[in-house]
Amino acid sequence: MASEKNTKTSTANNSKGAVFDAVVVGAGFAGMYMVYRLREMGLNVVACEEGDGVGGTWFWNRYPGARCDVESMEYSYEFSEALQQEWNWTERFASQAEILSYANHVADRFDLRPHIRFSTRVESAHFNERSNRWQVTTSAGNKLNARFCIMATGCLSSTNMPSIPGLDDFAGNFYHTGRWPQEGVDFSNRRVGIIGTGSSAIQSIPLVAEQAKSLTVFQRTATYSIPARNEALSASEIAETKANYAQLRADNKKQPAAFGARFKRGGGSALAASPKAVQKDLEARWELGGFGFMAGFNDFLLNEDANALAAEFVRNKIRGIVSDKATAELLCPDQIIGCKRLCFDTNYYDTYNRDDVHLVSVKNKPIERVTPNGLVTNDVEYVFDDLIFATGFDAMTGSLLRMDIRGRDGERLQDKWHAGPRTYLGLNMHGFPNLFTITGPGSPSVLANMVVATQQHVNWICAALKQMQADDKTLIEAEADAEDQWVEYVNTLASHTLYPTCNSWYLGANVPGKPRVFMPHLGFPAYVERCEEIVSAGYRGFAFS
Ligand code: N01
Repeated sequence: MASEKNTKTSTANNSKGAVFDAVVVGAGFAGMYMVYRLREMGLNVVACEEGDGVGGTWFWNRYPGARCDVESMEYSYEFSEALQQEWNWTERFASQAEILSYANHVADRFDLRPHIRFSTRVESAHFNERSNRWQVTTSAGNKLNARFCIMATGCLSSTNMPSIPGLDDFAGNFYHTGRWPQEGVDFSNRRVGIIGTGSSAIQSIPLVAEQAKSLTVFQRTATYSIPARNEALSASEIAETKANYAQLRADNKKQPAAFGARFKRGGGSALAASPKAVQKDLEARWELGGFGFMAGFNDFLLNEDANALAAEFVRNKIRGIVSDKATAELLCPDQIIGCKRLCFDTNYYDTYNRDDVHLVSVKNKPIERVTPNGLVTNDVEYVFDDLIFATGFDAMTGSLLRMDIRGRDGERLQDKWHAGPRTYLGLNMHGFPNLFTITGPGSPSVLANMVVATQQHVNWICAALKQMQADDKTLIEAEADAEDQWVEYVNTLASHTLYPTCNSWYLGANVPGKPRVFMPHLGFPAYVERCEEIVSAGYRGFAFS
C-alpha cells in the first residue's frame, strides 16, 4: 500500500473524483486526530466536515450552560506533550466555548485545516469491488475516491427531533440544543418552553430560567442529577497535573470509563456495608460532585437493591432542595440510577424554587401537538414565544445510517444493521472492507472518556494500516464469525448489569422504531486488552487481502 500522493492539498483527479488515500468523515476530536496521524504516515488525506469549523459535538452544542462532565485536564489529547503542557484549562469542567477554542487551537497548531473541507456533508460512500476503493459523494457535489474511508462522525451528532404535529405552524422560534445558533439566543422577556430533562436540558434550564420571562419544563422521565461542583482550577492544581500527566493518563486508562483515576474508589458491595456507611459515603461524594458519585461500591449497577440505596439518597436530596412538595415528587425519578446517563448540574433542582419556572409532566400523556401559540398536552394549551428541544440524539448509529453507505455487493449499511448495529470491535464490519468507525457501536465509546477512546481507535487503525503497508496488503475486513461473536460478547457483558433495564439512548430506546440493542462495550481496560490481544494474534478475526 503506497501513498497515492503525498502532498497536503493537491490531488489527482480521475473520472471517479479526486483521489486520496483516505477520506475522513467529520472534523471533531476523532477526525482531527485521524487526519494528523494519517498525514504523519505520509498518506494523502481529506476530511469532510458538515460544520463550518472544527470541534464536532463542541461546535454544534452551544446551548446555554453546555460544558463537559469529564474534568477538563482529563478530557484532552495526550498525543502531543507540548500541547498538553502549553494549553491551560481554566475550570474543573470546561465550558463548550473553552473546548471549542481548544479544538481550534489544535487545528491551527498542527496545521490541519488545509486537509479539511468545511460545510461539506458526506452523502454517500460506496465500495467499488473492481478498484477496491471507496467512492464518496458530498453535499457540495464533489466526488472523492479513496482506499480508506474513516467515519469520525461522533456518537451524539445526529439530533433526535420528535415528530410532534404542528411544529411548522409555530409562530415563535424553536431550537434544538444540539444545533444551537452560533450567534446565541437572547431569551430576555420571552416565555420559553423546553422539552426534555436529559443532560442538555439540565445544564441549560438554570441559565435560561435566569434570562427568560418564564420557563416551562416538559418532563417525560425524571432524571437523577448530581451537583457538578464546577470551580476554577488553581495554578498549583494545573502545575501538579502537568508535572504528572503521563502517570495520570496511564492510570485513567485502567479505569472502567478511562477517566477519574483520582476518584476515591470503594471496593465491596453496598449491601454488605452498614446503611450508615453507605449514607456517609454518598454524602461525601455528593459534596465532591461529578462522576465519582457512584464509585463508592461496586454493585450499584449490578444489583437492584444496592442501586435503590443510591437512588433513594438522591430522591431525598431533591425533596430537601425543592420546596414545593408536588414538584419535588414529580422530579424524583423512579428508575435505576445510572442506567440512563447520570447528569451533573449547577442549580438544576434549585431552579424549580423560582416563581417563573414551572414543571409539567408528560409521562402519562405525551405532547399532543404544537400550535401557532405554543403546545398542547393534558388538554391544556401552554403559550410560548420560544421552544427548546432538548430531546437528545439518534445516538451511535444515527449519523452513520443517515448516509448511504454500501459495502460489497452493494450491501446497504441500513440493511446490515436493520436489527441493530453489528461490528467487530466497533471498528470495522464484515462486508465493508477498509471502512473504519471511530468509537463505533460495539466499542466503549460513549461509556468512556471520548477523547481517550477516540485516540485509542485512531492509534489502532494507524497500526493496522502500517501492518498492511509492511505486508503489502490492500484490504482489511472483519470476518463474519468474528463479528457475530463480538456482537454476542458485547450483549452478554451488558446483560450482567442493570444497564439494559431502562429506556436509555444506549439502547436506542429514545428513538421510535429503533432496534433495542445495548450498543456500547462496557469497560474500557478490558476492551483495550482484547484489541491488543487480537493484534498480537495476527489480527485474529480480520482478513487481509
Ligand atoms: O439527550 P437525552 P441530551 N416528548 O436523550 C426527552 C451527552 N451530553 O441531549 O428520558 C417529551 O439524554 C427525553 O425523555 P425520556 C450525554 O452523554 C453530555 O440531554 O426519553 N420528552 C429526555 O428527557 C447525554 O446523555 C453533556 O423519557 C422527550 C430528553 O428529551 C447525551 O449527550 C451534556 C421526547 C433527552 O435527553 C444526550 O443528552 C449534554 C418527547 N417526544 C449531553 N423525546 C455533558 O458532558 C425526547 N424527550 C455535560
